[in-house]
Amino acid sequence: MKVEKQTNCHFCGYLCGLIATVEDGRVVDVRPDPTRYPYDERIMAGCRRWRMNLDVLDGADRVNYPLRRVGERGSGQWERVSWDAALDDIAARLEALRAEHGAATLASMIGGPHTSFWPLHRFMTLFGSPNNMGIGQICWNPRIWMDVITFGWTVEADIRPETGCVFIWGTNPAESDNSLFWRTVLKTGKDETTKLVVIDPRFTRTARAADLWLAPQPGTDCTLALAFLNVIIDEDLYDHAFVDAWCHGFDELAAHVRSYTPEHAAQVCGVKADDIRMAARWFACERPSALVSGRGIDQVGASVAPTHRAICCLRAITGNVDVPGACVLADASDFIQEADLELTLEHADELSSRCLNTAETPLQCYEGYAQVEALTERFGRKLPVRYLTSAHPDLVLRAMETGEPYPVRALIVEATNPLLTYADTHRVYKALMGLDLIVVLEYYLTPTAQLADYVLPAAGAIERPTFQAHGGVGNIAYGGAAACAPYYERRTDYEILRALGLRLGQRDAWPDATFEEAIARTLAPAGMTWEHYCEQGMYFRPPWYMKHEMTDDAMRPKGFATTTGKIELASELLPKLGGARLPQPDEPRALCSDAFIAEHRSRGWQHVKLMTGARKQPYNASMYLNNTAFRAAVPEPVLEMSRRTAEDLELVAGDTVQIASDSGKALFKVATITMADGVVQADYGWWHPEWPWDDREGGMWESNINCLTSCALDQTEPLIGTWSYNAIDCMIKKTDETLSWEELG
Ligand SMILES: Nc1nc2c(c(=O)[nH]1)N[C@H]1C(S)=C(S)[C@@H](COP(=O)(O)OP(=O)(O)OC[C@H]3O[C@@H](n4cnc5c(=O)[nH]c(N)nc54)[C@H](O)[C@@H]3O)O[C@H]1N2
Ligand SMILES: Nc1nc2c(c(=O)[nH]1)N[C@H]1C(S)=C(S)[C@@H](COP(=O)(O)OP(=O)(O)OC[C@H]3O[C@@H](n4cnc5c(=O)[nH]c(N)nc54)[C@H](O)[C@@H]3O)O[C@H]1N2
Ligand code: SF4
Ligand SMILES: [Mo]
Repeated sequence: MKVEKQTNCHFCGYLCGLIATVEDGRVVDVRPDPTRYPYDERIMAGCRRWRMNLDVLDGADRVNYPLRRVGERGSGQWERVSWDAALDDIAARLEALRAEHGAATLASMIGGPHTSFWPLHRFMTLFGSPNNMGIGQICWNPRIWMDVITFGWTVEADIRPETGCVFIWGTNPAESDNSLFWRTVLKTGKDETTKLVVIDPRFTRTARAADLWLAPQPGTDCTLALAFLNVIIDEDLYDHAFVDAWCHGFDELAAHVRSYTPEHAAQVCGVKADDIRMAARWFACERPSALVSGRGIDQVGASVAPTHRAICCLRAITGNVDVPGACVLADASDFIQEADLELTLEHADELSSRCLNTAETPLQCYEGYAQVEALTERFGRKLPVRYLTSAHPDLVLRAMETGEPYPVRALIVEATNPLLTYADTHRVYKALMGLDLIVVLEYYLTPTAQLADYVLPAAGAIERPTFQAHGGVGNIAYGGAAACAPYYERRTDYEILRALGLRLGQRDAWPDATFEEAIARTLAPAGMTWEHYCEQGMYFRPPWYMKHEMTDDAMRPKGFATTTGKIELASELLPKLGGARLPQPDEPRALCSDAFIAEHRSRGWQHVKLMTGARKQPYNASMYLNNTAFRAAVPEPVLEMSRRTAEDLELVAGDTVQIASDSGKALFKVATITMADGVVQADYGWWHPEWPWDDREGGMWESNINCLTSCALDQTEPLIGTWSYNAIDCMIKKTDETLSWEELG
């Protein structure tokens, strides 16, 4: 019998609504659901990925049963085992390792927003280990930290018809989002009355929609932002009433930015001074003005914090804070906050003392979290804990390599492929090869899964319920029900981690047998039932604006959840943690040492600036390279550069080049595009899912840009520990080698 079921695509964080046709428990068709968030028929016409749901649901290369390694680690030999056998053995080995080395000997790794990570974080907390790693320092986090320190909470752009100016800064939603937000940006571009400014070294499809494209050299955005502030203050375009009432430290900021003239920034950034003036005037005068930033700002190592701080100041002095059409400070959620789902705060003291970050990254640690929480809690807001206190991979890898300060011997990897996506692949590979226990929760036998002791089959999109709580910092969640029960012996990530938790004495902490029940419990305080949530596809309450002006019981305005109760242009908190009161640009980081550069130059290599990982449809990081239609459409990894840069390097489009840093090397095809000169951009995530593992380890060493990158602490931002995937460097040389991607024809 055929039935129709509402479910959700989960190939990106949008969770678009789908209707699945289900016959005898098997999904035979999916189509967009026009009744649910974030439906817009152009989205699902633009995004090619939802159509893959059936391929992924029953793909030939899916892991369907628990697998146990039988050969040497990394030998690619597996046997099928029962869930009980797998979980009993994993639990016993974790128990033994904990007894020998302490609970912190277990580390975990996560990736992009593929699943709900709070169950893993709850498991880690109750096991007693603080050492979770993941996207923390490089994706989303830096902005959250700086927003909260400046405004008392995070701000989200609020683009509406009345918005007069939009800055899209270091993000390319045309490729990375392809959803509601991108459609909004496109509309803004077409709207004569809204000025769209795109700030990106590459002339992206987003840039094509803009009224003004600024192409700064990578890593110079802080100087650019300070120059915007300089223009706005110098030309008296700031919002005097708002600054007087609600900003702290304006005079200091004004003095600070005086030397950051557009002419100075033009020199540093490679952008015309007049364009800087024009953009600044638009942002200040065409209010309300909205701003969205992305990876181009987040992944630039040392400059990440000051750049975000300067952007916060830009919003503040132009009065573009918590007003419709500019941005909105999220409300605390009515449903249970991620921090409370993790259960981490109750154990923060024990975790803190063992966490492999404290002292090295004074903001990104439990102490830093506590200082910020002390401010936000009076507004009922709590940041998710585990992302913002995540351990630093440099320190965790070192603990794996050397046993210092204590041995890290076990690892749980959930929904990430660190051999392709974490920095310094050679180092990650070596560290993982030396561990006693690796458990990977996956859909596929990725290169990372191939190094595991156990690969546990995760139930994926449409065979599990979904609940995405917007980064854990808003009063909005979306998702819905599964279309079918998991195929084969797959289980939801929640159920896997719970089952492991139950074996390790965590019974009281996991009252809900299924993820569905756990979501229902999460929603209960908001007064929404599971059924209603599935029907709506979301929980949402329209935000209030101007919350700082609302009065409390004593009729005082609420203000902002900062030390001074105002927006801190000059930060009172950051100096306590060793940071600066005012945003100061830092130098980009280098992957190539002087000796490496000199030695390679002597052999005809040249030194260039490097960006990596620009998002491209239809892939997602290292995923979907197993889709033959996608591979036919986008067959090989490219290194992008301007025509002029190619000429300077004596290259033409289609050449094969080798690029290298002290950490390693990779091969790419040259592609010429319109972009800033003197910079190259390398794709990321490339391997050969179709190759047997024993054939060159799935091709993971050939065009893997993370063979060149590094998370070394001395190269990172000092408060958060952000390392660089952009604004770095490499050596480059043409080669006669053939890329294996070409061999496929
Ligand atoms: N198709 C696809 N979509 C994805 C993903 C994917 O892998 N594939 N990944 C998802 C994830 S995990 C994330 S975090 C988001 C990221 O989403 P985005 O932040 O939108 O990432 P990109 O599309 O790479 O856009 C970043 C832009 O920053 C520019 N840039 C690089 N360095 C600098 C710099 O120093 N200054 C400035 N101003 N710009 C710079 C790059 O040229 C690039 O165009 O995308 C998500 N969506
Ligand atoms: N050089 C460079 N490196 C980067 C970046 C860059 O721009 N440049 N970007 C960084 C950023 S922002 C991010 S977020 C990361 C992304 O890094 P990752 O998240 O590691 O990237 P993916 O390749 O998407 O890996 C996701 C893996 O999870 C599996 N998976 C998908 N859904 C589920 C699920 O529901 N459950 C389980 N258990 N498994 C699932 C997939 O099969 C896939 O193998 O990469 C980072 N690394
Ligand atoms: S935008 Fe994301 S969730 Fe929506 S259909 Fe595309 S991949 Fe799926
Ligand atoms: Mo990300």
